[in-house]
Amino acid sequence: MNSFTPDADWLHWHQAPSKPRFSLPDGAVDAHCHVFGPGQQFPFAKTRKYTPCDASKQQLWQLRDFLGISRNVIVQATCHGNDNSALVDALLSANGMARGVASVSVDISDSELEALDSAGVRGVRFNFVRRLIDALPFDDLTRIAARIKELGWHIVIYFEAQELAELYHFFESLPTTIIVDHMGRPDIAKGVEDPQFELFLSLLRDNENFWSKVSCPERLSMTGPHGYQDVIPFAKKVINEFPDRVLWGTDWPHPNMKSHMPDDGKLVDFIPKVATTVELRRKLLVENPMRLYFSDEDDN
Ligand code: 0GY
Repeated sequence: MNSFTPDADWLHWHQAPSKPRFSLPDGAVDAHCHVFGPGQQFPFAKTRKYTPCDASKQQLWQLRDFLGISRNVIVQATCHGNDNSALVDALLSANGMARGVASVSVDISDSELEALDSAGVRGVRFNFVRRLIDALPFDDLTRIAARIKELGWHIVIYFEAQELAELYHFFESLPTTIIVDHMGRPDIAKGVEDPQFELFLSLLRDNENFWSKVSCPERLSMTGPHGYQDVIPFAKKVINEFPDRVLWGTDWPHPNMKSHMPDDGKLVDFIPKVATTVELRRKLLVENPMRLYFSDEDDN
């Protein structure tokens, strides 16, 4: 039996989130969330850089129903390495209401990729955040990209703002739709005119296959949970300029948060501050994620 002890400074996800004041539109999609374990059933990877507390699929579905979300996109978390079993198990029990983004190695077989596809995986994540993972060489990523393109999948990229200049040309060489996690993790203290954030905006301006998640105010904010005010101009700018290429997600269970654990209800209440019209919210929460993840729903 595997037994895991979370890291000493691990913050448990919120046990009693508030009911959001903002009513999500019908069919809203949480396009960035994770499942962790449970560790006894789905052991965390030997290569992991953190050990979380469990966050099961049932607990994710409970949060979904409580917040008024309809569908989920579950992103493989680095603590599970390339073993996508917990993700697949969640997808297979979701009655078609969840899709997944997996982590894979370059030597994954065609039949393994096909099994992930059948379970509802629609993308892979390339992660460049050093505290989370040792990134694969560009050659391997290029080979993975060519293979998953054949399945009609996309690539989710996770990096921090200071890394973008170095990665920019590699990103532009990728052949699929690309989703940038958390607005490329801007340094909020530098303000919305900061050249690093401008570079991220250029990536989206110059490449129509690039999208952004406008998730994680709790991770980016310096001013903290009383409204995450300092993140608003960043998210607003991205949503207003690229309304057809943005996604929103809770990021539950909020891995590696150190300053505080967000109240998920308040994260829903953040949405109308940054997506300021009914039309923008419909695109962000329903139309865009449905187009990207669930357009094959009728075939299932
Ligand atoms: C996120 C952010 C983080 C972690 C992971 O896969 C992961 O371990 O994504 C982080 O620590 O910034 O998107 O959940």
